[in-house]
Amino acid sequence: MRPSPYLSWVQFALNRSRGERGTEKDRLEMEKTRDFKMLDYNVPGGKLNRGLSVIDSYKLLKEGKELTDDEVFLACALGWCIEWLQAYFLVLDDIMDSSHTRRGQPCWFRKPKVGMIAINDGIILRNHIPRILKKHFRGKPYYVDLLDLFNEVEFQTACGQMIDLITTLEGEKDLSKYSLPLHHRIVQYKTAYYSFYLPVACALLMAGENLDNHTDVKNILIEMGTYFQVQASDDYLDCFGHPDVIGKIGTDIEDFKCSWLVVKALELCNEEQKKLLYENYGKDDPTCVAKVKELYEALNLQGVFAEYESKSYEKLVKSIEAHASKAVQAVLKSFLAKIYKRQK
Ligand code: GPP
Ligand code: MG
Ligand code: MG
Ligand code: MG
Repeated sequence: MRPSPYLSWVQFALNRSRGERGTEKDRLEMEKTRDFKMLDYNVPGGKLNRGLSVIDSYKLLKEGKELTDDEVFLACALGWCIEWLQAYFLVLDDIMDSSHTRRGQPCWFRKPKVGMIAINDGIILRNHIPRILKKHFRGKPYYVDLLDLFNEVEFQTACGQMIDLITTLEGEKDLSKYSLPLHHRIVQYKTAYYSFYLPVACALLMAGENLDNHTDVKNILIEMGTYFQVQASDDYLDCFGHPDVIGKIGTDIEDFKCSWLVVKALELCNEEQKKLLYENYGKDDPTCVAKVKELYEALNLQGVFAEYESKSYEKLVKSIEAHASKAVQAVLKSFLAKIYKRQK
């Protein structure tokens, strides 16, 4: 993650495979293996927001008390588990979306000698998580809750992915099926649980909290996650973000995705523009994609988005400030600060 005091990627990977931090020789041996190369390609290259949020949230829940080395280590381990989970989702999502690049490099399945072996790599990435949890948390009173949390969140995300994928099939038949409530549901399940709720839930468990007492925190984080996905309108950056900055080439228009932009466009367009959208959306042809983007510009979706962004922000701040605990408020505000007006 970050340099000291956080646990570095290589230190952590070595610890995972050897049990101890290992010697320099162990490290060099490990770096030659295919397993390590696959992990090294897919796990550490993101912004690490999710992983770092576990540590930041835990610190805030401890209200300024100095963390012990052991606490820092455990929070890092949970942070890395979330990054592992994210890597597993992305390796498989990129196959399903026929994407080209991710984090500024070719998608893993596009690498020579990888191809569909990437599916098995995704499964291996996923299987590392309970192993890491077992290794470092087996004796903790919250071990079962952690396992349950990761399982539930994975299930919710896979459901989100399913709705995302089958909605696309419906949309191909009739674009007018796309609506804001449907978009909201897809985004809530495919992104918000694992990206927003999971890091904070991990920190709450480590701090000895019962998650059943924190459904309000969950609701705020899910709302935040939904806003975040709209912004990239992950959907928004997919279309208007620069590939050099976001590290991926957007494919939502080509893939016929139920993205916030197309839903808003359908809401705002006149009959002629609607016809243009029906004719050009979902085609893997740069001319058609350009026409859709021109329409988005003509409808001033960038402006509509800016307004949505500031409204969502105000609403989220209000819900956060209504929370009884100042420590929890601090956790939620620090999360919001990380994502507001993001460029990538
Ligand atoms: C990404 O959505 C979706 C996920 C990370 C969930 C994947 C779940 C699985 C069970 C595989 P996206 O396609 O909009 O993201 P991006 O634009 O980054 O490709
Ligand atoms: Mg994708
Ligand atoms: Mg996808
Ligand atoms: Mg996307």
